Amino acid sequence: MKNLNIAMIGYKFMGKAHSNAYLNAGKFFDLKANPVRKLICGRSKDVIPFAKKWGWENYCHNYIEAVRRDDVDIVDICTPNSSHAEIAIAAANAKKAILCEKPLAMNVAEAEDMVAAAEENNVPTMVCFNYRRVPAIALLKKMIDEGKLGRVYHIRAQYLQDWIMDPKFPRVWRLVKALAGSGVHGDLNAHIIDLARFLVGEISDVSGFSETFIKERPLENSDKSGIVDVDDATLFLAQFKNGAIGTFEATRFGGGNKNGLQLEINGSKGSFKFNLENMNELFYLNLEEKEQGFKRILVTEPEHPYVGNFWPPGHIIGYEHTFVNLIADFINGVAEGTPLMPDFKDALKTQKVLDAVIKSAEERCWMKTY
Ligand code: SOE
Repeated sequence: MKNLNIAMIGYKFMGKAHSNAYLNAGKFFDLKANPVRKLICGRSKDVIPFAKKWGWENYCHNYIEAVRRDDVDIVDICTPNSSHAEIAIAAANAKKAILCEKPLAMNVAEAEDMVAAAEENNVPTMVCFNYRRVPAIALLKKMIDEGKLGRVYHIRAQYLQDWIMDPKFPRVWRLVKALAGSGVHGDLNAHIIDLARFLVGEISDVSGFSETFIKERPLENSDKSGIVDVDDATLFLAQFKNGAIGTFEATRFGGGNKNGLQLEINGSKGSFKFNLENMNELFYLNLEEKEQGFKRILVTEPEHPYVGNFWPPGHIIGYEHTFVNLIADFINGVAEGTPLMPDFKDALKTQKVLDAVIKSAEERCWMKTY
């Protein structure tokens, strides 16, 4: 079996999730190539113990070295959003396959440059919208494709967290526009927009607004404070090209919700409900059945997507398995030259919705997304 040598740029939270996925994908999935943890890149010396702990063969401090090495086949971008474009374009020009963490870019202009570089160099790309590979979401997609929803009327999507409600929580990179592009909008609305596009269809028009509840925070490793120039909450309404309508809410002030990605979809034949905090369950209402009420599907059967690769029925899986599932699909797609979704071109459509909501909020009017 051939090797696919990976250079990963970034080694914090997503670096850990991706390293774990490279380590385990081959143990649970029939991979068509062997993912090799070749080179981990990080600006600080802390990358050295990370490389040792997670079994990366080498480390470096400059991504240009990583993307240019002949013994690197794949570049995996796990850095803050502000460096996604420069790294991806350098990797595409070096003819590397690319996996990039979400959101694709800081804005549509950067995302379009990334798509152009990938197409000019004909390199495979994928964006790590990992929740498409939650077994319950993959089953939901399958049931929608089988017509279980009928005509779609509504999607109600929320992504609620509460990790920055303490005013003393410092201004980390996700709260700095120059590094993140936006706050909770690009971080969490990105996920529910991607899922809405995946499950319901393309969004044509949006109307949104944002709020920053705490406008100044302590700076990290300093006794000074700084202005917060990103959103703490962004909500928007959406019209879909297929006539469905949607409400979207992303907040980091949803006290009590830790990672509460919640979906409800209503159609002419049925409804579905999902909550990431109970990620092994999917609730389904079949309007064509006499007995009313949502049925709880525990998504752990061997015939359900992905989950049969792990444990017997009822032995639930977790957040980290969504990355194992995604990396297995990514490695096999690169090895066999088969389509990878969502690729940069698909993720550009999500970026267009993100930017349209920001413009709508700024101008306090409805905006087209394309
Ligand atoms: C923080 O909001 C975060 O880590 C996001 O950046 C991830 O994309 C999400 O999956 C979990 O929460």
